[in-house]
Amino acid sequence: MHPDDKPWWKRATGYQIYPRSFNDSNGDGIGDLPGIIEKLDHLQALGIGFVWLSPVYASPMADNGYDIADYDAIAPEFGTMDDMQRLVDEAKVRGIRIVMDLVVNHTSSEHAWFQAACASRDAHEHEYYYWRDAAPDGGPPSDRRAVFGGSAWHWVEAVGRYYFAYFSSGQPDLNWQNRQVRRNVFAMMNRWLDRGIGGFRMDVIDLIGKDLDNGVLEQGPDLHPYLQEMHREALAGRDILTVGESWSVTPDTALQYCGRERYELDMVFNFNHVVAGWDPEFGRFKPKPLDLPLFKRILGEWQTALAEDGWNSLFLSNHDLPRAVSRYGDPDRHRVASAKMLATVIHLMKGTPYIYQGEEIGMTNANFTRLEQFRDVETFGQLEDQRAAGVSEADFIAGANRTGRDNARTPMQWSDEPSAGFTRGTPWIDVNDNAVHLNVEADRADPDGVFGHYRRLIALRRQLPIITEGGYRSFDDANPCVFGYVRTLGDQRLVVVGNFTGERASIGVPAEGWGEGRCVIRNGPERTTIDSPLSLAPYESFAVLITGVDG
Ligand code: ISL
Ligand code: CA
Repeated sequence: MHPDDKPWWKRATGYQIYPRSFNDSNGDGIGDLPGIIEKLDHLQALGIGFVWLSPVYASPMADNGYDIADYDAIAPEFGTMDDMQRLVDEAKVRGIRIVMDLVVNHTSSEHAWFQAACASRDAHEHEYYYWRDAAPDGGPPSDRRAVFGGSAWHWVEAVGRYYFAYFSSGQPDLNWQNRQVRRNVFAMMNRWLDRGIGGFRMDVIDLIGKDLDNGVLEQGPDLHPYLQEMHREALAGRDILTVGESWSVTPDTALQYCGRERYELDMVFNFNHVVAGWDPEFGRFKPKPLDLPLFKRILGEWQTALAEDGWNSLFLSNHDLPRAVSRYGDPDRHRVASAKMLATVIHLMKGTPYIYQGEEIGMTNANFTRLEQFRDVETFGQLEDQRAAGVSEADFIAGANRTGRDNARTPMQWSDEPSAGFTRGTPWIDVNDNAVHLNVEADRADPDGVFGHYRRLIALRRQLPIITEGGYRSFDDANPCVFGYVRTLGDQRLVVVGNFTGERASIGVPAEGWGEGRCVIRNGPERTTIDSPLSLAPYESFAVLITGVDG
């Protein structure tokens, strides 16, 4: 251990739990908090330092909890406030902190504030949301579309106005310009932090400073003043982790969120590498094949931008994205090798890595065949839009199977028992057929399993300061098949290489080369020297630590 190692999240690896799909303790088909507690030993064995827990608050579940009806209550299907406290305490015993999801760009339409806001224009809560009069023709005030399809404006007869909801109609946006909104949110955050949680992951936080009348939603003029106010009122002086989700942040604006003199957030989730793989017109539902040089360049730009200040978060998947091995690897012919290669390349960069549940065993996309199998509100919103654009149902299903959000939400595959050991009942969403052979029990029993590889990477991050502190330099950037970079710290070099293809491929190594070293992780043959050109087996990856390098 490094006693002077502050903050703790620089050496820790995170693990995201999507509670609905993690583990069901009572047979109702829905994952829950007692179910998570049952599996804490699995997470401890993996070695993670904290959990990012997707929302468990009271909610009508229009968007699986990203629509919160009461920030101070737990959804009954997930458990009770006592279960939540038990989770925090039981995790702490195992050295794991619980980071809660904070969804404050919007509430649920069933939140008491919104109910009051809809009842009368005179209610002070009316001002907590964005209301506009109808256009002269009675239609919505603008043609702004919602993320989940349809207009972003919704009529409420009782007050004779439209409200703004950027996601679904059940997720009205909070008006952060209202001081009482901010006070209420900060007070709520303090209550949660006082219960001993490890911090917050902040949902679509780049939207809270919006200037609706000028059509500015992301990174609006008030965003950073509000984050600084939040820091003063709720975060300052606490030993916690804060990570903001931002679909608009780029390397140019990153330090505005997480620069050390800013007093805002510790780090952000950026999606530059994700969006680069989408169709410019049809977005996520029409992904492009991976452009490795572009992918490398984007990740490298982030490494460089936050080399001296700020901090990166490192991830390939979450509950909104396809499974990493399906998107970037080969889930059929090279599932295990490609899952390990992707982990190696991501986890040995500078930043805090996040593992999405199931990634640690290389879980794959869903492969649904019928529309009735899908559950996601975004998928059904897209379906309407795409039907209108003439896309066939078969094409739509193919697209949703590649990039839809349900891919990440099929139940966690624990064993080869019925429903993958996730539930004794009927799961709320179908289990992937491959659970009979792809499950935690089987993978952990295999000395060459994916889990063991992740466990080694997580341990290495705690052991080697070069991973947390070292510089970053990529090589052979134009190589379309292989990712290679070197981390540097004092007289040490950590050379990391990964083949992103199912064929043999080679990479050019800088002329000065490196001497002999020690292989610290690999999914192929033992390697101690890095000769040029370096030839790799399909999806081979490894890292070699070299010491005593001068210059
Ligand atoms: O991928 C997306 C853009 O096409 C969206 O689905 C994206 O997930 C969304 O813009 C931001 O996500 C976050 O906020 C949403 C919630 O549905 C997501 O699960 C959450 O991660 C609204 O709260
Ligand atoms: Ca349950």
